[in-house]
Amino acid sequence: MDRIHVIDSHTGGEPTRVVLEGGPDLGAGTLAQRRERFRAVHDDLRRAVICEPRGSDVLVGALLCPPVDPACAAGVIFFNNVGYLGMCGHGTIGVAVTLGHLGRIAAGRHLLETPVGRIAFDYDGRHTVTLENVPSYRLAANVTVSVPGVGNVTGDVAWGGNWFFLVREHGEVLELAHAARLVSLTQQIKAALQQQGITGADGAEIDHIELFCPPNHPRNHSRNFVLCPGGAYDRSPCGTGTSAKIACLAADGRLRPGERWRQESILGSVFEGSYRLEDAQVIPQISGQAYITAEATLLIDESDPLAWGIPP
Ligand code: PYC
Repeated sequence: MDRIHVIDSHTGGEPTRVVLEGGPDLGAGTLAQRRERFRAVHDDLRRAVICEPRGSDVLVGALLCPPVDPACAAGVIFFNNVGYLGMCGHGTIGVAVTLGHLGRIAAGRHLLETPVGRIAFDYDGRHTVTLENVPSYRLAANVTVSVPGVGNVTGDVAWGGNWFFLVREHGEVLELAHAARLVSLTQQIKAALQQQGITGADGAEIDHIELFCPPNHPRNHSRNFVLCPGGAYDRSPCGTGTSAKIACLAADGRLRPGERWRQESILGSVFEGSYRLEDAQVIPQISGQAYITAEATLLIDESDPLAWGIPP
């Protein structure tokens, strides 16, 4: 019987499962190299942790690894029901609160090593984390994709640690009651982008689709719905998606450095964002809250035909 010790949390409604012990031995190397080893040799473990019957399509996993840089509190590789993420904003907030819960970090500033770079974060010692994301940018503005059965959809292609297609004009109601319809529409947009060869930099797949509308709460600036790579929608406002949005606002001259942007999710949970400029690059800061929901040991019984998860 394999045993995997995990801690679960949620950030604005979006769950994170941190793997503390019992994960794969990925050896030495950069986090990007170790992520490739995880993908190539231990992908069954990703499925066992995240997919049903132990997990769900909504869950994001975070494997804690020894960092290369000793200045970092931990290294982390994020993964989901279909593969691996470059960065994950809600997951970083979940990891930080989990490290605090374990007594591994105190309130203050810390660093986390990820496959796409080092992330600095401030932890308040309780639930609130402000992370400084990787440099974010808009690759292309007002890109039109023809979506079969829907028509032309226009959006921006932007990087916030993952690749996003950000759509403002869609005629949809961004409410939880319409979630199934929104998932279907955004999946069609994602498929059309792929078919029409619209990608991120270096041909990277655009695997997150983000729809926007005015906020429900007047204190906020915008409401969003975000389709994640494995077909689930983000319950939180999406840290990397909010970063991509901030990069677009900055490119349009609609948000100045240091100015606040309150992004509301489909649930109404909020991330507060802003940015600073460094060498003309947009460095987003995203603030949110996470809460611990479980400490558990996952058991993998080799004789179980579904020991390694049900693929989505
Ligand atoms: O918060 O960056 C994020 C994220 C990505 C996928 C799910 N959440």
